[in-house]
Formats: sequence, structure tokens, C-alpha cells
Amino acid sequence: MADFNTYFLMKADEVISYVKEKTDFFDRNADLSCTEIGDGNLNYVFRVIDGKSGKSQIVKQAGDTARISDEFKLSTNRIRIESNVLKLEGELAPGLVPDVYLFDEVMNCCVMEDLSDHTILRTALNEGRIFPKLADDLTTFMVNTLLLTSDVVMEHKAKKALVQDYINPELCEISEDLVYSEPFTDHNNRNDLFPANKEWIEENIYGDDKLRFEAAKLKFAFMTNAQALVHGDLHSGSVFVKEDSTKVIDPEFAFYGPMGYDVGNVVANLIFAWSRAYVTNADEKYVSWLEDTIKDTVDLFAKKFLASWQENVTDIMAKEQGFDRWYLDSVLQDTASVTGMEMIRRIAGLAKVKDMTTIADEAQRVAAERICLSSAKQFILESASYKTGEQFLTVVKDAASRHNMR
Ligand code: SR1
Ligand code: MG
Repeated sequence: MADFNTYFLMKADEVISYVKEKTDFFDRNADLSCTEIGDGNLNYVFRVIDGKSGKSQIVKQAGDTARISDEFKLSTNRIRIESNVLKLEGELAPGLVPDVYLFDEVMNCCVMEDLSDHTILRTALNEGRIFPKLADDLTTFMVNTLLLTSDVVMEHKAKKALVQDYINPELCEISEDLVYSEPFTDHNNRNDLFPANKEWIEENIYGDDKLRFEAAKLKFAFMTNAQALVHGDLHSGSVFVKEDSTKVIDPEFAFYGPMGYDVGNVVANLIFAWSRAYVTNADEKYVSWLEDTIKDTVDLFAKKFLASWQENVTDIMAKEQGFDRWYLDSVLQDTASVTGMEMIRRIAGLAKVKDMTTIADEAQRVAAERICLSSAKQFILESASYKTGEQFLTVVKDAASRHNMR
């Protein structure tokens, strides 16, 4: 039997031995079974269940390449980052992340709470399900984890120690390539375009000099603006939901970056769900909840941000009158830009979203993608114009009426 003192990638039966040796979570006479359930791009995720008590936990292990492709060589340090960030986020935003039971720096794995009573948000949205607390929970998560890890709140040397701790070069490089470079140039020949939209993308994305220039500016802002400890990959595959609970998972892309990177990712992924719902004529109640959720995500974020600022800001100059609103406006501008970048990269880049790829009807998918891409361009090119949820939603609805297929 393996002794787990030397790193290797575990198989399901070895994970059972691992949890028996390393944790006391299960009873001695537990009847354990284990399945690999991961469907993400990078890691291996195992669920271990005791058939007698029904108790279960998750073991997540990092390999030194991405699960989807050996082309991505990745430090296993990402699982340390994920474990530590989850613990920190759990302190800053209690109840909104899973509990971490153990981090193992030899086996490059962590053992955490099983959330199998929840559903991945993207799956649930694609099924047209409604989650009344979603915007409230996600905005609490973002305001708490972003503002409270920034220079305006933290003692500056302590903040810089966190910047150092969460240097995440390989995973940042993935975003620099997949979000901020390839969708505008296809220089690595990795873009995977829906054939019926290929020409449109070549003309309107690759062919738009002004857009590419803005994308270049945004790339270097992403790389240099160490504003807050961002989740770094806050799309709807990184959120687990059930009726009365929201849990943010997978912060392996975390690093010190622009706050708007997280907020923009949430907004963009809600817009994917809206565009899909729009072109497929989804249930009106669901569409109306999605519209409220898009608006509330922006508006509640702004409201809670200003309230938390009053309560928590410590920096003497940050207390200057009006600086809170100026700072928030810059975060909202970044939010608009990132909303656009995420929407372009998930359609014109390598890593796709099922909201688009599982639209079966070709004309509907063409329309959904073009609604997203046209809105995305507007968010990037006019990023300073959007300060309210209503303004964000209007961009998308206007794009939808331009590509109307009803
Ligand atoms: C090679 S990783 C592709 C994408 O999956 C992750 O979830 C990130 O979004 C990344 O860009
Ligand atoms: Mg992930």
C-alpha cells in the first residue's frame, strides 16, 4: 500500500486508503467507496462516501499538467493556493465557501466538505432554475473578499505579504493567454469557433483594431493592478447552489488583481444564461429573475461596497471625501471591461461555456453568440459608461433586439 510520503496521482482505491490514513472523518468500520467526479479543466476530484453512515467528503488533487491537456504545465502549488484562499474566504465571507478539512503539501491535495446536495450554478441555469438568494450571496462574497483584502482596508505590509503569498504565475498566464490574448489574434491556433459565426468573429473581433487596442490595455491592467485577492475564475461553474445556499468553490486562479475581474466574471456568466434563455424563448418567470439577478449583482455590489467602505476602511487618504465613490466607479469600469473580455473569450477562445455550446438550433446559437459578442464589444469600448445594473442589462437587451430572431 502507498505510504503517501511521496507525491503520485491517486486512483479511487488509493484515495480511500488516503482518507483512512490521513483523516478521522469516517468511523473505523466505515464502508467506503470512492468515485472520480471531476469535470473541470485542471484537477482530479474524488468523492468518498461511507455506505453505512452516508457521510461523505471530497478529495481534490492537482497534477503537474492540466487535466484537459498536457500542453498546460502547471505548478501543483495551485492546490495550496486553493486551500488557503478557501480558508481565508471562509473567514471573510462565512458560510459562502466549503469547509476545508486538510491540505497535504506532499500529495498536493486537499480534503473538503462535500456539496453534493448542491448543483453547479451553470447546470442549474441551463435547466432554467431560480435561486432567489444568488445575487445577495455573491455580492456579499465579492464585497467581503475583495474590499477586505485591499490596501484601503488592510495594513499595507500585511497586504503585501498576501500579494507575495498568492503569486500564481502559471494560472495567471492561462488567463493572460486565454482571456486577454488569443481571442483577439488566434496566434496559438487554439481558438475553437462555432463555424456559423467564424466569419463574423474574424471581421468583428480579430478585425477590430480599436477593440484589440483596448484589450491590450486591459491585459496589462490585469497583470499589474494588485488591488485585492481576487478569486480569479468566478464563472458559474465555480459556484454551487441550492434553494437556500450559495457556495463559491475553486479559487485556484486566485491572485492579487483587479476587483472588477471577479465582478465582471459573474455578470458575464449571468449574461450567457440570459442570452441562452432569450434565444430559446425560456419561461418568462425565469428570464425576469435572471434580469433582476443581473441588475442586483451590480447594484447590490455597489451598495454593499460603499457600506463596507464606511465601516472598514483604515487608510487615512482613502477617507478623503468622495474617494469611496471614485474608487467604486473605477471598479465598475473594470467590471464592464471584464464582462466584455469574459464574454468574448468564452465564445471566440479555447474554453467554452455550455450555455452556448448546448444550444441545439444553429440559428439560435448564432444569435446568442452575437448578442454576447456585440454587448461585449460595447462593454469594452465604452467601459466608463456603466454604473448601474439597469445600464448593464440595457446593453444586452439592445443587442438582442438588433439580432432579433423572433
Ligand atoms: C486550461 S484551463 C481553461 C479554463 O478553465 C478554467 O476554469 C479557467 O476559466 C481557464 O481559463
Ligand atoms: Mg475551476
